[in-house]
Amino acid sequence: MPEHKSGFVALAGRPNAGKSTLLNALLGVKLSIVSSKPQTTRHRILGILEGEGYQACLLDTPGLLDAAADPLQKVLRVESSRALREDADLVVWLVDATAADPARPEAPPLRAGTPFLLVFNKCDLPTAAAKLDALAAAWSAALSPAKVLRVSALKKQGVEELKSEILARLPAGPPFYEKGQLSDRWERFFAAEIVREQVFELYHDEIPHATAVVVENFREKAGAPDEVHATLYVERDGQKGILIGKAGRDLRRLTARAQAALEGFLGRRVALELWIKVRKDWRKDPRSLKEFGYLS
Ligand SMILES: Nc1nc2c(ncn2[C@@H]2O[C@H](COP(=O)(O)OP(=O)(O)OP(=O)(O)O)[C@@H](O)[C@H]2O)c(=O)[nH]1
Ligand SMILES: [Mg+2]
Repeated sequence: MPEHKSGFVALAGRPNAGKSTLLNALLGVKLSIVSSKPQTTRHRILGILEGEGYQACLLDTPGLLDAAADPLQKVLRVESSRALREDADLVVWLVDATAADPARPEAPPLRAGTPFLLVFNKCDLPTAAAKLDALAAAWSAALSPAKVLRVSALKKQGVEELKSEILARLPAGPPFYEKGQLSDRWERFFAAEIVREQVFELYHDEIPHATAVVVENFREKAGAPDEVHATLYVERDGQKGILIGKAGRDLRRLTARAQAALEGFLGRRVALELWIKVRKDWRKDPRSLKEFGYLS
């Protein structure tokens, strides 16, 4: 019998490169939240891709920034860097081909010796297609990746080929997690993320980045929808007013959308209630960061 293969594969790159979209495309399941705004992902999110004889532990990571503007961003950088430097047997260095400059190749911040795949994303867009050959040639020469690939995570183009390249590079070893497990987090975590995704979808400017979601209560009920209560923390009174909207209209819309998304994820009915609280400047406060699950 061939040896079992297993390993950790970090998906890393700039904010908005499409890492979470790619994680979901590789898994064939919507596990990690996605938005058109940068800095959506705030945790290292494990998605387990497995089959006969292999288990690839894929890690979605917060987008890498050059400098951290506040303690939350600092925590996110540490989170990404740990995934890349400590956990990864292999790194997928994902680059938004529409935003990348052939003249400025960016190296992944890896531990020396970790192999990486250089993967250009958003290749479905014409602005990417126009410069892909030049990009691939210049970045490949400068960075010496194990392989260069072109994908569209959104349209699921090139994703099967990427999957084969990942599996071909997994080290031999026993599974790290019980077979059949998809992640190491619970429904409560994904419920909070699904609410946060809708905040990214429905609100603008600083609101999504100033919002943290904590699920206070998650109760399964026989013969009735699950009861899910979550608190949204914002940094100022004005932000609370914006989330709620005129006569509560915006909060009702947020609740309805998040409830529908959560029902889709869980495959069962949910009664969602959202509260909004102000925690002044929580992104700068280590105690709040800890309480909201960003710091261990
Ligand atoms: N056209 C196109 N858009 C894409 C593709 N992949 C991702 N996107 C879009 O790019 C945006 C960012 O996607 P995400 O998956 O949230 O990006 P991310 O790298 O996880 O972002 P952070 O979590 O903020 O670091 C979303 O609007 C996606 O729909 C792609 O292949 N083609
Ligand atoms: Mg993300």
